[in-house]
Amino acid sequence: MVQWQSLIYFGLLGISSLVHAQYRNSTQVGSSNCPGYRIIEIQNQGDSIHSKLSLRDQPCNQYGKDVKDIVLDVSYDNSRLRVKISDAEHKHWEVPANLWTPDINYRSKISINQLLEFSYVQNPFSFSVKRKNTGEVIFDTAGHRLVFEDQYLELSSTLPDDANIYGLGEVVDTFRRNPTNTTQTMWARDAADPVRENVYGIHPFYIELRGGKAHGVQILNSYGMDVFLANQSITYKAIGGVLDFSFYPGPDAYEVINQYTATVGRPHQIAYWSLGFHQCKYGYVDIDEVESVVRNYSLAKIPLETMWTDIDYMDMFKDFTLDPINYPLDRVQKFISKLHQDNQKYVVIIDPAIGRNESYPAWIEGVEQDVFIKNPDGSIYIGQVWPGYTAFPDWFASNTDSWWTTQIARFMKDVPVDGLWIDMNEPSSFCTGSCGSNRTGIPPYPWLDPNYKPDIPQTFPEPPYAIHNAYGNLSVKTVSTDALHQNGLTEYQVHNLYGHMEAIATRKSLLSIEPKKRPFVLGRSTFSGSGAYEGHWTGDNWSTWELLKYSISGVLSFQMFGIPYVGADICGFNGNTTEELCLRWIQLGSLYPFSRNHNGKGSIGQELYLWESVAEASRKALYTRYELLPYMYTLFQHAHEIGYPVWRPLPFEFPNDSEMLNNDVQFLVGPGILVSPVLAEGATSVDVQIPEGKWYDFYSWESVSGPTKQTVSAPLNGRIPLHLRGGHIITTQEPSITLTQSRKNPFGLLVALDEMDSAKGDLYLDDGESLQVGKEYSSIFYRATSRGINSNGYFGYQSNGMLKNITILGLKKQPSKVVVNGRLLSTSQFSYDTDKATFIITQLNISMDKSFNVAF
Ligand SMILES: *[C@@H]1O[C@H](CO)[C@@H](O)[C@H](O)[C@H]1NC(C)=O
Ligand SMILES: *[C@@H]1O[C@H](CO)[C@@H](O)[C@H](O)[C@H]1NC(C)=O
Ligand SMILES: *[C@@H]1O[C@H](CO)[C@@H](O)[C@H](O)[C@H]1NC(C)=O
Ligand SMILES: *[C@@H]1O[C@H](CO)[C@@H](O)[C@H](O)[C@H]1NC(C)=O
Ligand SMILES: *[C@@H]1O[C@H](CO)[C@@H](O)[C@H](O)[C@H]1NC(C)=O
Ligand SMILES: *[C@@H]1O[C@H](CO)[C@@H](O)[C@H](O)[C@H]1NC(C)=O
Ligand SMILES: *[C@@H]1O[C@H](CO)[C@@H](O)[C@H](O)[C@H]1NC(C)=O
Ligand SMILES: *[C@@H]1O[C@H](CO)[C@@H](O)[C@H](O)[C@H]1NC(C)=O
Ligand SMILES: *[C@@H]1O[C@H](CO)[C@@H](O)[C@H](O)[C@H]1NC(C)=O
Ligand SMILES: *[C@@H]1O[C@H](CO)[C@@H](O)[C@H](O)[C@H]1NC(C)=O
Ligand SMILES: *[C@@H]1O[C@H](CO)[C@@H](O)[C@H](O)[C@H]1NC(C)=O
Ligand SMILES: CC(=O)N[C@H]1CO[C@H](CO)[C@@H](O)[C@@H]1O
Repeated sequence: MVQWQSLIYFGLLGISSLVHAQYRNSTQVGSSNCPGYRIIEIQNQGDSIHSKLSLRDQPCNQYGKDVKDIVLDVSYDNSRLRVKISDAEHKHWEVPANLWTPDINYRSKISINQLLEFSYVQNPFSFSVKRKNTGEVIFDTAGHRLVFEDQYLELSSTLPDDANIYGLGEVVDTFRRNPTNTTQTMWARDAADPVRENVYGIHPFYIELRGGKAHGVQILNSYGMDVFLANQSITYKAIGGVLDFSFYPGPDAYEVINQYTATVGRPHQIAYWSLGFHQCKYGYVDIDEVESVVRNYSLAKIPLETMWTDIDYMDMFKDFTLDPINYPLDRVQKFISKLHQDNQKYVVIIDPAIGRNESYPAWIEGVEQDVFIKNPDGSIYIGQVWPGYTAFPDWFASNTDSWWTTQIARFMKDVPVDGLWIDMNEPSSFCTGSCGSNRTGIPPYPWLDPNYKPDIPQTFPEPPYAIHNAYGNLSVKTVSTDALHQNGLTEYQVHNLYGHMEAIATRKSLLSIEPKKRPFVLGRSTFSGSGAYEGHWTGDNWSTWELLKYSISGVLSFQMFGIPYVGADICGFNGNTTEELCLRWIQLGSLYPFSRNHNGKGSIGQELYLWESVAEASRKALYTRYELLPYMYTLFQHAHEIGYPVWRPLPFEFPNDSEMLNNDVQFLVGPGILVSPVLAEGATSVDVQIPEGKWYDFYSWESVSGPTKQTVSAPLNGRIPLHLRGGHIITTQEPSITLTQSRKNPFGLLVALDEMDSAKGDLYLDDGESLQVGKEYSSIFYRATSRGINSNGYFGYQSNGMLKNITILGLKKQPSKVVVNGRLLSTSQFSYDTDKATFIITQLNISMDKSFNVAF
């Protein structure tokens, strides 16, 4: 059956490419009937261009009215070439710059104007961007008409055949996007994991790999938008705003991400504890059940760093309240202090929507302080979310941030949670329009009443060009497009920024409560640059094998978007998981940058201790994660400083290997660990593609030279296949059940020598929680050869850690002696395995807080 489907699918593709081939020369992509523009005046100032353009001919008024006069601004800054096309009168709204925290200290090694060249054609206007050194054109709008109307902007650029495009999210899809048939719609939407549709977040940024090199292209625009890959082109169709493009030259994918995150904001520095394992479920009926879960994790000796609760804890789902019966304040407080005593954490959900309730402080004060989104007639916009009829905070309103902080601070005084999870912030609403404005009481809950139909269908202004929003009209299941923000903006303009702005406000609130600690915020609807304020989980995924696989490309694409702290719900959210799926999911999920088991209401329990096989797999997997955390934490620090991702896609790591370009079933953690998870039901082995270079099986230390393919055994009672990459040094730490304990344990170094008998690695250490570390951090470099290993760097943080073990893989000759900092070691402290060429030095007691030298 499955094979038939794929035959049909490929058949269709075959036919369609023939059709395309026939039309290729005769069809112009996009709106060929529109006149386009010509340059009428141009001013150069150094590398900058300011130019006036005018419509060439009668307007086409394709989707509204053509704007007659537009302007082009071209400039270079430290991280990008920016090309902006806007209306001459500057009436079109632009995303305000204060929603970003660019890295102003970033300097490209070679300045961007030495790398990228902008050129234009005057009439009809088109522009191209090329690499200065090779002349390679990376973006070219020639042959495509620019359309600039009040509610419709269109621009296309030609792509190579079979282009290697990654990004354009958020989406559930393969990591490499289909270059011949992709429609990516940018309209934030609450939808549980449809494949290739618009979902929660908005990231109109892509990286293209060409001939081993990479470049990135971003458009900044908060209006609804379609981005198409088809007909050897990329086409943008936006329903308003301006065309504000940034070009990032790379020349490799990581440099592109470095340049991109320098522009939109570096990933925030995470707290060490957030790398522990998290457990959540929607549907924990009371605090007893929550306590029982924590206890059962402990009894099963499965690490649990952070316990979570979904909306169940609230009083009738109102934010900042506790259910007086099932989650009484004194019990919750006792629960939290016990957790904190045991070095565990607690995170709860909040939704932006505030229940309309005259005895509820958040509502009363919100009305008083005028913080809510309005109807066009000035009354408060009332949609419907979990608490019933609700209002939506307007993050543009002048009092909203302080009102939000007051609510959070008051709640946290009673309920000292360690972080906030901001959900439903597309924003999601269960009815269309301000359905509660003229109604009272409590509406039927759609999930309780089988006869519930969405509120009386209302229609709201739809733009002439209908983007491919999978819900159809833009106002469906969210705040309607005509709703008003305080500065006169409509939801139509700023819809896609809602979650991003809530994240900014929430981080600010947490910082005002605890100014010295790194805040923990996890958000669902993100926008370009959200990584500076929050992490992300990929939403309400189903418990299916297909989504287990897609979770890899989901996590990889958020690495590109500058939100490295990301994970999918382990074991799946919606529907019922199975023992086997849950086991395979924790094996993979134990390596998600954000590792959390989360489950839907009404689904069978899936806590990791519930099946013995899963419990056993979880202990192995999570202890391995904890062992690797010094390495992973260092990767997060790099992400914070230079954007480099924590998970690395194989196509980015091996862009010259055509076999890797579509590989999104394997990935690397940092540069040094290859992960090849089991993704199929019933499978007991994995076909592993080993990239070029020397690799070592993580468990057996067997070496293998790539590129090659290997079938690696992966029985259910085994472990996830991992390979260490020759040339890398991984710092490990003996794991304990909590990270507070783990962080006191001895360290080890795992040295994987490459063919040249060398390896290097680094380690970042700090207290793991202070927002400003000042000079109290260490940045250590390790270098190894066949004759020894040494460390040096900056040692500003007193970890009191000790290095206990050094394991060297691929050492061809047996050493006869080992000298540590000039002192000869006893021969009982080292051993050599000739078959595997591994050398182990044990019972060391080397300070992690100083440089050392080990010679052999
Ligand atoms: C399409 O254009 C190419 C390049 O201009 C040309 O070589 C080719 O003959 C054209 N094909 C058709 C079908 O016109
Ligand atoms: C690609 O070309 C086909 C055939 O001309 C056309 O129907 C389709 O709309 C084009 N796709 C895009 C995204 O422009
Ligand atoms: C293009 O994608 C759409 C949506 O996924 C699909 O329905 C259609 O069949 C695809 N077309 C081709 C030619 O593959
Ligand atoms: C890919 O090939 C190019 C050109 O041969 C080379 O400059 C580049 O370093 C290679 N990239 C990698 C990651 O090997
Ligand atoms: C915890 O374990 C006990 C004993 O096996 C069991 O009765 C209880 O249902 C478990 N609680 C939860 C929430 O899984
Ligand atoms: C307002 O909140 C109180 C306390 O939770 C609740 O009893 C009441 O039903 C709520 N009213 C509405 C309209 O939701
Ligand atoms: C509420 O009712 C008033 C009076 O009928 C009407 O003018 C207004 O448009 C209604 N508001 C909404 C949001 O339906
Ligand atoms: C969608 O919007 C259009 C145009 O405003 C309207 O005619 C149509 O009835 C709307 N459809 C639904 C399902 O609301
Ligand atoms: C999950 O299992 C529960 C308990 O057996 C059952 O009530 C529920 O319908 C199942 N859910 C699905 C989506 O199959
Ligand atoms: C040191 O080696 C021993 C034995 O190989 C192992 O059990 C222990 O986990 C290692 N410790 C570290 C810190 O790597
Ligand atoms: C390691 O060295 C430190 C300082 O030299 C010493 O205090 C500690 O007791 C030693 N630990 C072991 C296990 O040898
Ligand atoms: C809608 C949804 O939840 N989709 C997510 C499912 O998982 C993939 C991979 O993690 C994500 O990319 C999707 O966003």
